[in-house]
Amino acid sequence: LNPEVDGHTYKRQKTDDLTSSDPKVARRAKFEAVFDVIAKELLDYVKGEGMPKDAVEWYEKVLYHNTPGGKLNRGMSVVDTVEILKGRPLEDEEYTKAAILGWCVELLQAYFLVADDIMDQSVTRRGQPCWYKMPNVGNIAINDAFMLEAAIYHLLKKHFRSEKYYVDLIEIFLETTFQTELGQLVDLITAPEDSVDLNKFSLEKHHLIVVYKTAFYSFYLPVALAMHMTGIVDKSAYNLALKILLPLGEYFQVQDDYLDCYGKPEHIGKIGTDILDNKCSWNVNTALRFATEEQRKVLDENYGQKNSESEAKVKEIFSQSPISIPEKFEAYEKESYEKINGLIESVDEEGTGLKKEVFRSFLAKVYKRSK
Ligand code: DMA
Ligand code: MG
Ligand code: MG
Ligand code: MG
Repeated sequence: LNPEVDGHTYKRQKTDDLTSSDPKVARRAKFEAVFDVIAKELLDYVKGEGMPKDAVEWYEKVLYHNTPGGKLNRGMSVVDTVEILKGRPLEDEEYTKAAILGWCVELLQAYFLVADDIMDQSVTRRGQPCWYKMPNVGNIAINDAFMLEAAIYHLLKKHFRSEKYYVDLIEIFLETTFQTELGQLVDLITAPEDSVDLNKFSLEKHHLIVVYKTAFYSFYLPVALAMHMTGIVDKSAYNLALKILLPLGEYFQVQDDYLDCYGKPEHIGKIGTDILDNKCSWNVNTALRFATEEQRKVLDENYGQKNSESEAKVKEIFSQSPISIPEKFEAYEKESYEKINGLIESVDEEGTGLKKEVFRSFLAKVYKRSK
């Protein structure tokens, strides 16, 4: 991958990673190699439009700073799912197409994250400054986010226009984007900066937020794309996939909320802002459910206050009995794992053309994650 975008923005995967004896490393390197191809296509297009050199270089930085460098779970799940559904290793051309769809999911994620970090006033992401915090970027990041999104439709047209499922791809990207933006809207208006009112929070509200802001695009979208690619057309198969992947996505976002407070920045690559930002997170909703009157008072006075003393007081309450968020989280994690496994076991493989392994492999990627 491009080693020297801004001298620091992306750690190069060594080319010998492609032949690594660790299959996980080789698999990731193979997927990452496709990013260089699509980045070049996008940059060639921009050059072809006669854009000045500095604009081309800017877009290159935007692409490389924001798209690779994450866990790549979403993108690689498209490839994994196509392979599982086909029941055999992919031929080169099939692999590349599946990987391009995977990178389109990662571009969608990049678009959301650039905007999310501005809206959440975050500081770091994937162990680097958030894009809008980079020198000379600032509000230009807003347009950069739009250009990450635009890349998706450019690539879909270039690579899938002649497929009979082309319109399905466009529709699902557009619909998923709308769902995610609705989730972000509810997330943001449930967390006003100037009026903290913990009575507005509830686990039901949290459920709605996380399904919309995270589960559709992170879990349903990658699998649904692979289903379109492998020729699954039956609506009931997509509904079944939703039935499993939305709970899986909810579990993933609860982990994200938990890690916002309890994860190590070195592991999660970001510094949590949920308490400062007055977010309707799983932690605070769980705390509200178990808090004593005195603990509730401390939460009312300190949650969502933009200073680190208040944040520390809230963290202290989160860890105190009978709230004990880490314990409650451990129980939640076990319960969700069992529930999702139960859903997976009930999949009718014959009737739908789906395979349990699609869901098992996705669950295995996120179960007990620390990053
Ligand atoms: C993530 O919500 C949702 C989207 C659509 C990016 P978040 O703000 O909790 O994410 P993060 O913790 O990564 O900033
Ligand atoms: Mg955020
Ligand atoms: Mg957010
Ligand atoms: Mg978060």
